[in-house]
Amino acid sequence: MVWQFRPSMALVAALAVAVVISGTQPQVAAQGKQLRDSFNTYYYCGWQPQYTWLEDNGYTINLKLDNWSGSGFQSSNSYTKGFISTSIKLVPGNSAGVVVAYYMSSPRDNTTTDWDEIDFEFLGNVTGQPWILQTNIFTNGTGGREQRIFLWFDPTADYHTYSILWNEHQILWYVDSMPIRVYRNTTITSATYPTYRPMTIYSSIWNGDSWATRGGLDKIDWTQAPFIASYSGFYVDACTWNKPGPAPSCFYDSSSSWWDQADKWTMTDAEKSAYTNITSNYMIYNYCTDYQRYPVQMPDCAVPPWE
Ligand SMILES: *[C@@H]1O[C@H](CO)[C@@H](O)[C@H](O)[C@H]1NC(C)=O
Ligand SMILES: *[C@@H]1O[C@H](CO)[C@@H](O)[C@H](O)[C@H]1NC(C)=O
Ligand SMILES: *[C@@H]1O[C@H](CO)[C@@H](O)[C@H](O)[C@H]1NC(C)=O
Ligand SMILES: *[C@@H]1O[C@H](CO)[C@@H](O)[C@H](O)[C@H]1NC(C)=O
Ligand SMILES: *[C@@H]1O[C@H](CO)[C@@H](O)[C@H](O)[C@H]1NC(C)=O
Ligand SMILES: CC(=O)N[C@H]1CO[C@H](CO)[C@@H](O)[C@@H]1O
Repeated sequence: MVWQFRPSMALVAALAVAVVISGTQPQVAAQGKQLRDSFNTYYYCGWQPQYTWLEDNGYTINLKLDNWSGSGFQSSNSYTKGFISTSIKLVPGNSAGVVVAYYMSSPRDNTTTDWDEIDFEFLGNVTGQPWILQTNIFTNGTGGREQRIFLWFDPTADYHTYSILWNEHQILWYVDSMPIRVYRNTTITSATYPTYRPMTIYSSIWNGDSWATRGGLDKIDWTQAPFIASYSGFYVDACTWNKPGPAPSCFYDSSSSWWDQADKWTMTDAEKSAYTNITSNYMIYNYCTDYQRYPVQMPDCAVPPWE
């Protein structure tokens, strides 16, 4: 892939717009709830638990990467539709080649061709250079829908909240309650909209230095190890469904869940403004405008972010 955007200009633009955006921040998507449950409420460490440790009475967890391994956690339950959220403080200093992922995925092994997945992926950088936030969505095994943005803050200086809202009408990726991306269920996308497949939530830190930073040019500097990502404030309010087969009634019944009410079927006006500013000022890559990669756009590219 060819990244033609000039980062220094993006940063200047980012700083200029940050003030404007923070002044009109929409309300937290979860109806003002405190998104701050303990780690064990939803999660356990499924990958190298000895490389993870809790702090703050179980409300904070740290994940470590070194030259031997990365580490990760996953939800005990699987979910269809709902709202998931966590706050993350990324690896400070030289994090080139480090990838931190926070995502939902339906079950998969090396033979699965038809899974669904909704991703946040944070790509580290050398000291002083910006992390990239990449998002993607796989539906029925087809991904390749990457978008990349620079953040309007330093994601290593403090915790920021990353959330996904998923209902029958739209999927929104939020950064600090501002939507940075939307994938809508319309007549164009109804066949490529995640359906009943329950998804498990995962997060991990790993070595992505073959591709993550400047396309793989900047490798991990292992003298800086261990690399540590910290998480705080866990929250999940979603249809729990742990079996294969048809989804539970809450999937079809939109009357009982706040994240499935009419006011969540499309962005609010404040969300639309934030979305417009973010996608016009911080986006550095969009699969929908990569004509080298996709001479013919994927069909979902024709869907407007709202009607
Ligand atoms: C990994 O790092 C440790 C500590 O810096 C070092 O002793 C060891 O040789 C390294 N191992 C490899 C395979 O690079
Ligand atoms: C797929 O995974 C199975 C079980 O882990 C393994 O035995 C098999 O070799 C793998 N196949 C491929 C093509 O990687
Ligand atoms: C999903 O993918 C599977 C396997 O690739 C295929 O058999 C099925 O028809 C696809 N379903 C839809 C709705 O495209
Ligand atoms: C997508 O929208 C259609 C039409 O409103 C609806 O029938 C369908 O259930 C929706 N799909 C999902 C997966 O929610
Ligand atoms: C890292 O910094 C370089 C130089 O500013 C930039 O081109 C790149 O987009 C940044 N992020 C990543 C993950 O490569
Ligand atoms: C939500 C938000 O930040 N909106 C701003 C987006 O940018 C335009 C033009 O710069 C402003 O007028 C909006 O207030």
